[in-house]
Amino acid sequence: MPKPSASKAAAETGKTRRFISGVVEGFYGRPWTMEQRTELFQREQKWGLNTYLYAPKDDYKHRMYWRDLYSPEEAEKLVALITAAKKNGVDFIYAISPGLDITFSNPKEVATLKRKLDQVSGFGCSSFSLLFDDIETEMCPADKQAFSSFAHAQVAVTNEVFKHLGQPDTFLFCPTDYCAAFCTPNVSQSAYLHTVGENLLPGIDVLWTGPKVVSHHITVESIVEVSSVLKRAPVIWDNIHANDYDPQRIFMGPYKDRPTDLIPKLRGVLTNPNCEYYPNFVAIHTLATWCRSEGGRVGGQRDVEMTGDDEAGSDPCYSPKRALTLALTDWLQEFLSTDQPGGPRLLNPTHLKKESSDEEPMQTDVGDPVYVPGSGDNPLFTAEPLTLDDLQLLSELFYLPYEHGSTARTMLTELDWLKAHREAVGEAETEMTAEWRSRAKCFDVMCVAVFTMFNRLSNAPNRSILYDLYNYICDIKSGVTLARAYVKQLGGQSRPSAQVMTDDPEPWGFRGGLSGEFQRMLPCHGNRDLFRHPPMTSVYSIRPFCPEDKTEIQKIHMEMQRGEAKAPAAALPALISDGLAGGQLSPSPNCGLVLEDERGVCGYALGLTDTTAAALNNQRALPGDFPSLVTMQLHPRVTDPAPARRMIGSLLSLMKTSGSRGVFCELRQGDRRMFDFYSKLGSFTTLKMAGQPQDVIAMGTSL
Ligand code: GDL
Repeated sequence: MPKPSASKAAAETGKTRRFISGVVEGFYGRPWTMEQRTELFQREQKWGLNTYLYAPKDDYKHRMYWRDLYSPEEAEKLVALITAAKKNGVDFIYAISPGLDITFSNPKEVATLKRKLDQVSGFGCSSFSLLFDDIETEMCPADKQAFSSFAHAQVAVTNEVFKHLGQPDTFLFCPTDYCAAFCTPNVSQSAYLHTVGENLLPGIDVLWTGPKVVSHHITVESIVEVSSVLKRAPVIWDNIHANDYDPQRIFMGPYKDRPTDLIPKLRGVLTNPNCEYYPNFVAIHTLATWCRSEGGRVGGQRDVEMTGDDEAGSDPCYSPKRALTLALTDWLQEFLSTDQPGGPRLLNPTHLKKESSDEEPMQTDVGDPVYVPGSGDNPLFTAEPLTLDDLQLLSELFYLPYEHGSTARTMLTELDWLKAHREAVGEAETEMTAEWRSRAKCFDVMCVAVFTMFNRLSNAPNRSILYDLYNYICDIKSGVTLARAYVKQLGGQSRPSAQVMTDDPEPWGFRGGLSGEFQRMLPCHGNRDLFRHPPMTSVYSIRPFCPEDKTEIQKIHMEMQRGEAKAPAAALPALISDGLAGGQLSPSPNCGLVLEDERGVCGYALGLTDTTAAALNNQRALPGDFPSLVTMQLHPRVTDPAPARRMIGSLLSLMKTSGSRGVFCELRQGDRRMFDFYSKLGSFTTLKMAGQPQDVIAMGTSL
C-alpha cells in the first residue's frame, strides 16, 4: 500500500525534521505490558519526548517468529497501543528483526516481510524499523551467490521494504555493526558501514550505540566520524541504562557523559533502559531533561536552570546532578501514591497514638474498621514515609554501568581503608586507633541509612514500583549487612559473625549462584571491579603494519627504553629485536600489527620468521625449537591488558600461518611490564640462549 513519500516531501520543502527522542523497548527478556507502554506514552508526552520504538527482543513475533501475522486478539491490542501513542503525540515505530533466519535473496522471504509490515500498517502504524543487531554474520550459500556482502544483502532488502511502504517519514535501520567496537578494522575503514552509507536510501536513518554496545562516553568527534561514513547523522540507541545483561544490576543514575553539543549532530536519541518498567523513571526523565537543554532542538525552551558548574568538566547546558534531583523529586510523588485498590490505608496520625484508643474505629472506604491499639496493646508498626534522601541513596547505590554513585563510592573507600588499617584497632589508644573507630562509626551510620531506606521503600504505598525494585534492594541490603558485621568484628565489637566468617554459611553468605562461581574462578573474577579499576574508555583497533608506521613505532620504542633505563639508553644491553622496532629490520611479510586508539598508534607487535641472520649479528645462538622472533610494546597510556593479549594472539597465529614452529622474544630485566605480560599468557616459558647478556631474558613458545 504505497503512500506518498513524506520524507521526500520534507526534503523537497527543506523542512527540518524534528529531533527523534524517546524510548526503545529493545532489551532481552520479559517485554513490558500494554498498560505499562500506555503509561509510558503519557509520561513521554508530559516530559516532551516524542518517540517509542517497539522492539522487544523476546516478543516472539518481533524476532523469532517474525514471519507470523498477528492474531485478531493481538491485532486488537496493537491497534489500541498505536492509538494510545497517537493520542499522546508519540510516534510509534514498529520494528521487526528478521535477521536470525531470513534468506535475503529469496523473493518469498521479502514478500513475507512486506506482508507482515503491511498488516501493522493496517493497525494505524506509519513508522517502521528493520533491525539487524545481534545476528550471525555468515551468509547462507544462496545469499553469498546473490550479494557481494552481508551489508549489500541487508541494504537491498531494507531499501525495497522502505519503498514498498511508501518511504515513510520515519524509517530506522539497525546495522549489525552498530557500534565502533564491532567495526573492522575501525569506523572510518569499515567496509560494512561504507556499504550502508553509500547504498541505504537517504530517507532511512541509522541506529548507533556509540563506541561500544554500552557506551561510557559518546563524543562529538566520534559522531562526526561515523556520520561521515554513514552519510547521515545517526539516531543513538542508548544502552546506558540497559540491564538485561546482568541480573544483579539496575541503573537509576542520571543520563550522563553525552555532551549536549551532540544534539545538533544527531538525528535523535532513544534510550533502551532497564527491563523493569517502573525503575526507568530516572532514565527517561533525565533523558528528557537532556533533550530539552539549551543545545536541544526539542520542545524549545529548557524549563530549569541547568548550568553544570557543580561538576568537573561540566556541560554548560546540562547538569546530571540537577537532572537527577528533578527526576527524583517527581518520582517521590509516585512512590507515595497508592497504585492499587485495597492498598495501604493511610491512617490519620492521631490513630497511632495510644490515647486515641477510646475513639470509635475509623471507617475506611471499603468499610472495614481500622484496628486501633488499646493502651496496653502493642503500638501499630509503621515506617516513616519515604524521603527524597532515600531516593537519592537508592540512585547512588544503583547508579550507572561505569560508575557507582557518590555514597556507594564512599562506602567502598571506607571499607577498604578500615580493612587496610585494621591493625590499628589492636594497638593502645593512638591517633590511628581513634581515627579507625571514628571512621568505623561513620561507616556504620551509612549502613543504617541503607537499612532505613529499605524499610521505608518496603512500606511505600506504590507496590508496583517496589516489586520491580525488590530483588535489587534486598540484594544490596544483604551485601551491606555482611560488610557492617565484618567491620564490627574488625573493631572487636562482635565475635566473628556466623554470616561473615564461617565454613558453613547460609546461602546469602555466598552470592551469585553458579554464574558467580564461574566468575570467581576467572582471573580478576572475570569482571571489572568499578571501584578499583575504573573502566577503560578507549576503543582500540588492531591493523596490519605498514612501512609508514616506522616513525611512530620508533617513538614508542624509544620512550619505553627511556622508561626502562635508570642509565642513559646507550648503557642498555642490545636486543635482537631493537632492529625491528628501530626500523633497521623489517618484519616478515604479514607479520606486523599496529594498535591504535583515538590518539593514533599506541602499540605494535612485529615478527621475524627467520632470525638466523639477525641473531648472528647480535652474537647469539638461536634456541633450537624457536627460530622466529617477536617483539611487542605498548605505550604507557594503554593500561588495559586486553588489546595486548589480542594483538599477540593475532601475531602468533599470523606467524604460524607463515610457517613458523616456535617464537621467542627477548626482554631486558628492567622491562617488568612485558615480562609479567608474557608470563601471565601461560604459554611462554623462559629460555636459555648462548651469547645472551646477563640482564636479558628470553622467553619462547612453540606454535
Ligand atoms: C545489544 C542489543 C540490545 C540489548 C543491549 C544491552 C542493541 C542494538 N542490541 O546489543 O537488544 O538490550 O545490547 O544488552 O543494542
